[in-house]
Amino acid sequence: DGTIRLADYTPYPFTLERVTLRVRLAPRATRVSARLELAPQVDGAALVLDGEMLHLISVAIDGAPLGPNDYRVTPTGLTIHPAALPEGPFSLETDVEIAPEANTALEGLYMSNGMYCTQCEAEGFRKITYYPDRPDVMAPFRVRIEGDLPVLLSNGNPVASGPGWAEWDDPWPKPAYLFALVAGDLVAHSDSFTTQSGREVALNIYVRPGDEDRCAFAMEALKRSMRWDETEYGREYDLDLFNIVAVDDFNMGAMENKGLNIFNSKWVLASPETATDKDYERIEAIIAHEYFHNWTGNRITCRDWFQLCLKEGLTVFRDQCFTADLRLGPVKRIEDVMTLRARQFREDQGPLAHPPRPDHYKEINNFYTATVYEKGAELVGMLKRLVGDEGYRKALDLYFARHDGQACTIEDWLAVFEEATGRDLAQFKHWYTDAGTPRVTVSEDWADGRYTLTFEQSTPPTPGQPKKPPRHIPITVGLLSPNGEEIVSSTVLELTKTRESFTFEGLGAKPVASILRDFSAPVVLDRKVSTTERAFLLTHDTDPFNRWEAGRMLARECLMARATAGTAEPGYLEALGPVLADDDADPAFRALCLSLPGEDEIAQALFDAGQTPDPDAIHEARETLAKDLARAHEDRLAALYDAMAVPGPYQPDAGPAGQRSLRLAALGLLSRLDGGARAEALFASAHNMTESLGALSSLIAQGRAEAALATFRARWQGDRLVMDKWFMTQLALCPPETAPDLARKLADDPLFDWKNPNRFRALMGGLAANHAGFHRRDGAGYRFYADWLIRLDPVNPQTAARLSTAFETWRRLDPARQALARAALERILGQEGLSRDLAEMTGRLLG
Ligand code: B3K
Ligand code: ZN
Repeated sequence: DGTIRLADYTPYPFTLERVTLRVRLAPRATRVSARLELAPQVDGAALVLDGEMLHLISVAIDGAPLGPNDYRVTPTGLTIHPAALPEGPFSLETDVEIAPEANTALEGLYMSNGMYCTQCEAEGFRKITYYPDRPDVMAPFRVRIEGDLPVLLSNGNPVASGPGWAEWDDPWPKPAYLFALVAGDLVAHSDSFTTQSGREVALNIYVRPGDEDRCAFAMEALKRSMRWDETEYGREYDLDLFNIVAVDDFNMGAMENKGLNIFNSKWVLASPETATDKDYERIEAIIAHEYFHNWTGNRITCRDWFQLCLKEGLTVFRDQCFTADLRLGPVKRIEDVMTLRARQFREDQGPLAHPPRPDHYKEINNFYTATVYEKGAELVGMLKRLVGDEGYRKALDLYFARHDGQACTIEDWLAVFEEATGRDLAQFKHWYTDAGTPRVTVSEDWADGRYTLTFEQSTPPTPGQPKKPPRHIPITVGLLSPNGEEIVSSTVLELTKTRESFTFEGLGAKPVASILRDFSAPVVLDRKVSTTERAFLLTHDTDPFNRWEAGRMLARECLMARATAGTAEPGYLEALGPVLADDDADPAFRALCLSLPGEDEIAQALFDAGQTPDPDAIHEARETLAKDLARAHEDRLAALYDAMAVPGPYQPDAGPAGQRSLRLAALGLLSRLDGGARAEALFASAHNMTESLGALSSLIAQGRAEAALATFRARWQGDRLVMDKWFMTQLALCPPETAPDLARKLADDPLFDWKNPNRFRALMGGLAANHAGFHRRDGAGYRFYADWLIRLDPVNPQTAARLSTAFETWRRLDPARQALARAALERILGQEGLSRDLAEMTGRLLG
């Protein structure tokens, strides 16, 4: 049935010594001539090459054209019979024709606004030429591009060029998924970087004319990334040139092609007027992420796609540490955990759950998930906690020394930790191979100066994995005295059994435990804690993560009670008082303490507690709690709103950004009391996108944004990136009962260019983010969404499949909603000619 299995892995029976490409560009008929220098490793093996949507013109071996009986062409590839192959090394020459202009899937070679660009990960290179398109086949590339365009780029170093042609040479053996080619009328924002060993690297960010004044921030972020990888990991850049290109039509965020990163323009271009503080922070992180891949991904790559988290988990972990170092570490950690819970926990708890290293798939593009990326990063963080900073550095040094130039596995990765530190990671490996989020319950015992914590762990079943062995879980714990002093500082307890106790001796009074500090493991901690104790931790915990978490849990319990007509404990509103008044606490931290858990999180929490979540009741509970919060602290919030105004010209740094985030959090709450007066004033006076969009968001949530939305549209209709925000924000934040109708109206807007992935994601993502709107009782949200997935699928299956995850929570709802969601999914699955991408996703969603 098209399932690909890890257990079936076999090495490629040929080595590939060298690749030479000649690409003659034309929108409807690009000619790709490829010469592959191959050497057989297994006697009598056929040469099997991948290839899709290629028109084969000729095929030759060592210069001699093959006859029709020497090979076979299928819709997925080209096979050369063993009898037609020499015994020793040989060269294969193929000529194919492709049509980049007709490529709407944005995988392989395609066109965006008149420029040519490529996306090859995971399996796009096979849409460019016949090739062993698998990551364990690595080779140096030489590329000649011919085309009547001013800028012609490929990987590596430039060799020679003339009018209408350019030649590139990439000396580092690489898998085909890292190949890139760009051609267009582009301008460069240039700079340079001197590496730690004194080599000069030319840096360019290529954009469309007119965008060059929005590249400065990304360039600075690139230089910071290059320096950080040298100081923190000892990794130096390895070519004379590093190029980044921004494109408007791109299926994901960015791509780490060797020496030629290609970015969604959303994650490069920034100016104070058009990008928010969050955008700046993301741009910095994504630039870093793609740059860091040069070592973790490119120099050391994956043996097969099952090992994807080897490069992605590690590289996400590296970019998270980079941001934590450059900005506010504790705030970054809280944000990362919020993302993990919102995306990965949700995935782990539904029909799409899979291990960070899956063992089967149908379409690999469906596995670029929060589990592979964000959970993958958590696993690296846990390893680091278990072996300590020094052990981690030793393990990584060994990894780079031993595996440079190789295509590796999770086993290779764990082995360097075991060898460098002497630890046994056999049990830890379950984190990679098993799906699901462990639940850890804790109980405490206090007698005669002895304080005992007893942990129990279990992991709920996931698709295909009914029973789970216990995991090796690092749990960081600290103990506070009743007057708030830290009496036992952070210690890592290692849980390895189903049930395990740890005792602290010689304590004068019963302590207050702070458990799972810094979110030391991606688990659900299930612990009965009184409101008083949570309030105590929210005020006194020395661990910023757990301080925030105490408030978060209070808010969550309060919302759960309100959404089920239970009795809410009154403590939450009061407990926030000291944090709001704590002017020593960072504004960004206080802003996070003010943000309520999202509706999706509450729905999941209710489901976990054995209830059927009602999206409308959850929305209502959250709205009323926000209003009560505003009332309870109105004076303080008003004072913060004024005090947090940032004077002077806009700076995207963490300091002023944190002040703005606290100011906007206060505004969101105050708008529930002042009828939107402050938000209207701010919207009228704002000079940067952060405040402008923040004010607009508050107005939308209050249903008072009609005029502001029109003003915003009139001002920004010529700017694609800003208009994406306009589509997204109004849908995500509008009153839920209006969301499906608004979505329909916006889909008719002439600016809804649905073939552009950013615009499509803005609209669909906006609707999906409106929890009660997407799940509207009458199923209108589901129907609208399904209609559009069906429409996009034949054009761009990858993006359609990715967005289908909006349905991943359908089984936790009431029977009526379930029936409507199921009908929508079955309608998708019933489409004739449905892509493998969307078919696999809907099949898994239906379970
Ligand atoms: N490696 C790419 C993602 C490719 C996605 C292919 N469907 C970006 C990144 O993780 O850096
Ligand atoms: Zn990545």
